[in-house]
Amino acid sequence: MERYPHLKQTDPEIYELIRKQTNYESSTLKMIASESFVSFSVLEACGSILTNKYAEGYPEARYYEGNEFVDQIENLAINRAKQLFGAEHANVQPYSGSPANNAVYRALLKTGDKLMGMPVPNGGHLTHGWKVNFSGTDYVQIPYGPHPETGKFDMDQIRQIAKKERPKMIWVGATAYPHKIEYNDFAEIAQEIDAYLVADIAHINALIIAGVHPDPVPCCDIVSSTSHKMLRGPRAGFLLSKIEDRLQSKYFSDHKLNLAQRVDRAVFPGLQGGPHLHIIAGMAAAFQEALTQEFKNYGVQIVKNAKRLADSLLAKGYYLAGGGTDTHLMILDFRNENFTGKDAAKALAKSGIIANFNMVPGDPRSPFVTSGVRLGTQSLTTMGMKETDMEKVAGWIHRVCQNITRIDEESPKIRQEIADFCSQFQIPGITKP
Ligand code: DSN
Repeated sequence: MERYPHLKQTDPEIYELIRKQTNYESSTLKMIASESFVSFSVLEACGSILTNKYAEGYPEARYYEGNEFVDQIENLAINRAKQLFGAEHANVQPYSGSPANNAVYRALLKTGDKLMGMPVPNGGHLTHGWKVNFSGTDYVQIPYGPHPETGKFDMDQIRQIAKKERPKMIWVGATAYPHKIEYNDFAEIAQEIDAYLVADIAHINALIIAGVHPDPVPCCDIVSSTSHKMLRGPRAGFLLSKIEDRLQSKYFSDHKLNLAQRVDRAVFPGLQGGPHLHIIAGMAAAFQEALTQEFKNYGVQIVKNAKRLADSLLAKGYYLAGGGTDTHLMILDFRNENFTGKDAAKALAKSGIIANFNMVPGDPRSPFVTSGVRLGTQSLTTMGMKETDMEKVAGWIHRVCQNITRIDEESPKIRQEIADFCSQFQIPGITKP
């Protein structure tokens, strides 16, 4: 059956560009660590008539009429999120990860309060207090990061910073940290200084669901996530929280609302208007897929693939920030090369390997060029690739880096080999029924 027949007829320009992007994504290696492929079911829910509806408020407490069925949809999304993560409370309305994180600030802090978070060059997210983001201009970031030598968190050093600065909140989570995060260690520190602990698990939620990474839900006050990335849902965010606020008497003694209510209030009406119901339906569909054993197997395989890719690259003489990976991602470290991370990312893309340039810890180059390239295995795992396929991928990455000065000559050959290779796999939402 032809895809998008109506669009093809009414808007051939957009139709053609979507078709080209689809072909591009199915004939290249999608290695951006924050992307994935969603199923046809998720696409159908997101493309449904729910996009037409306004439903400001929450289920059974809306400011608009006509919400009998959308209330049931949002409740399904909420309940599946709670079941998936074992959470006391879930809010599925944030439009994406940054609005979700913005709501965390509104629920927990006052303007000018101190928070501990990782700066972007250390592997943190913009919304963890980075200076050019609202979280860095309206609040005060106390920075921390992986130890420059080991590339791993040094909990003694982090405790020392926390005790000296006494932030009101600690963010734990990253966009470019290749190791497991021990949330309990952070929780001990947060308790010692009466700080809220908030985990941002957008990058690694499937690894937590699969049980290959520690679970932040029992020991964190709030857990923030996106539903895209490795969770393979729509472009959106969600928040999990405790119901009661363990620090209420210290920071919110005159407040009538508990933590869950403050989170909900922060999202709506604090920051957002009408929820995107088509996206919430897509999120519910993705959560249902994530509740299966197949999804857990996928989470396990992501890490196996990443480890094999990392080992293959190390064996070829490459450096990886932090020495390797126990997540879905790794960062090739080109500090010793006479090309930049950006040069490498462009050469890789030309050859059919799509990644992004990324700072490495202690990067001497500017964020506009960097010395690193971040690679993730979740999309390749979604296509069905296994460890031996990762060895082939490492081989292509090596060929690109070796031929970087004559990439225009070499890339068409590699691009074709990769397209032939990709055609052997089924891709959810594209070719897989
Ligand atoms: N932009 C995302 C990433 O690539 O990691 C974070 O939100």
